[in-house]
Amino acid sequence: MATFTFRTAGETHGPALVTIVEGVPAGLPVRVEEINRELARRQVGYGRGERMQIEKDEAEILSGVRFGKAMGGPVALLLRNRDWVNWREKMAQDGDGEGIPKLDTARPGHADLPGILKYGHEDVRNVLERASARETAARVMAGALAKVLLRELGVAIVGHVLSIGTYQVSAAIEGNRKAAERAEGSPLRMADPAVEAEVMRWIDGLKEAGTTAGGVVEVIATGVPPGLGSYVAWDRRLDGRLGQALMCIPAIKGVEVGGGVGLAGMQGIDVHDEVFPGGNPAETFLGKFLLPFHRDTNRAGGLEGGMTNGEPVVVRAAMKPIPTQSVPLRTVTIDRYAASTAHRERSDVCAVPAASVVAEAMVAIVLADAFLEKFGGDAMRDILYNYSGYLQRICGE
Ligand code: EPS
Repeated sequence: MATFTFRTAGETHGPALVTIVEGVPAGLPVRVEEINRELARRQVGYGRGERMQIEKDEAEILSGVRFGKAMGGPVALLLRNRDWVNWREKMAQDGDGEGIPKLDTARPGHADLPGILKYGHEDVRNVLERASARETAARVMAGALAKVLLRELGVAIVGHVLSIGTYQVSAAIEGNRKAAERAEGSPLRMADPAVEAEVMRWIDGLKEAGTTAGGVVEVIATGVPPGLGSYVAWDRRLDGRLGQALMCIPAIKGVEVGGGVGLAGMQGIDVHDEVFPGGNPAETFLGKFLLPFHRDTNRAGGLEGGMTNGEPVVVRAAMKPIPTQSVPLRTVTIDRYAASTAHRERSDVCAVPAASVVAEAMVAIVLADAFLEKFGGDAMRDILYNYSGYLQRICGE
């Protein structure tokens, strides 16, 4: 059973999103401002649609926290949808829906068609309301708590955008946390301003043309010790757990760890990261412990045998272009499967920057879970004590 876990509830045009986070250790500092900062990072990005001008995501802490610290119980978080006032009738929880028009065409690429078949709905809205990527805001609230936990354990984590369409940031930025951090606050969360300017022009063109963009995001975590996850059972392998956490973000179609797919075409001699005696002072754990060995490359992305190996964890996720198009795609009606065109919903042209923040949150949640699994303790100080003891053993101090 997962140690640090969460569940979300809520529809995109319902009254609110809710997140319940379990496994938050007693004594973890929890401040609503930190959660709101993460929510704000997810909301911005060049190419987002009108909805983001309506919302200003702000969390409310409903339980589990007293005087700025977690008490050890579930932390419930609420995020109200400002747009709900415009949807009260269409999204009413009572009544029979009389007079409310039904959405009767399924948009290709969305959950619409398999969703109505699976749940037996006669209105596509019953699917899209929950399938909407709005739900990722609720994940980011859980991720904010995971990030605080990781920070207390000396881990720094950043999500940024490697490419949008065919435009890629300079290769020197890939896998480099310090370089990636320069993306913070930029219009597309890209750490390469020249490329970013070109992408912004391309996005303007796509908007004119009524279509959308995808891209690749990367998450880098440093200060992660060797030995999180395990090789002894399939479901304890951390690369598998990270893969699931990234793949389940809406619109993600591919995930890579380190050199990823590119490694398949190389010779083994050029792939594996050789190990040399002596620690790398740039890679410390809990800010002071140094491993007695180092590597000069990280093609493994910090994961060997389903475990972290002490190198930065580097994972990537590829997002397909958003399915909702202004130029409608061909599809069928959901009643008689007659030829039709997809209904036009308000949409973003590009949400890749937001996806990089969501990916960061999901990776933080998996790493927080793996930390608690290994150094478990109900209170922050027990976890820190257990973790320091382990570092003393493996770092030889
Ligand atoms: C989304 C459609 C748009 C996006 C939404 C995801 O919302 P709406 O239909 O209200 O215009 O803006 O993203 C968010 C609301 C968000 O917070 O990220 C979809 O269909 O997935």
